[in-house]
Amino acid sequence: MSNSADSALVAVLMGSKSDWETMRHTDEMLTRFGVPHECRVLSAHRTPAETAEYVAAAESRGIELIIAAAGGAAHLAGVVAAQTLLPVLGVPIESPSLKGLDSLLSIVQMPGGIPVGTLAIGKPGAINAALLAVAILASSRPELREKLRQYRAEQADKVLRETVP
Ligand code: RP5
Repeated sequence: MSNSADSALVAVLMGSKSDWETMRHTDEMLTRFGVPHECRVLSAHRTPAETAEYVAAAESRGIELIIAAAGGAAHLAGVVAAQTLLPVLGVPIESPSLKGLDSLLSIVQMPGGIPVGTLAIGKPGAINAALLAVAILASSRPELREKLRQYRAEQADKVLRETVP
């Protein structure tokens, strides 16, 4: 099971259901690597108490890493990072008004002391958040490291087989 709340190693949080179109790429990549994970909508602004409650329980539930995505005044990743010792990766959602630059700056400009590993805006960031989570988990899981090596090799093969007119 890749998306099992009971055994999840990675929590994929997003500020709104509207973020799913982007974050489904994180879900799909974690599933591809067979990483148990759970996806939840939790908002730093709309559900602050529930977000704090979730984060407080995460480590004792076996979660090892949290991915948090949000758009606009994107505080979710920082708020989560402030309340846990688990590594937190932030994905800036491409917002309609400022194309995600607002989200990026909100997530990346953390004050020194509370880090959020910030990925690219939108789909590339969502994919890379999963791949970075895999790389972090793989440091103590040889089978995951081997899957990551194979993924990179397949990606390189695909590029080398490309032809252009
Ligand atoms: C943020 O506000 C969410 O992460 C989302 O990207 C953005 C807009 O949310 P909705 O108004 O679409 O629910 O909290």
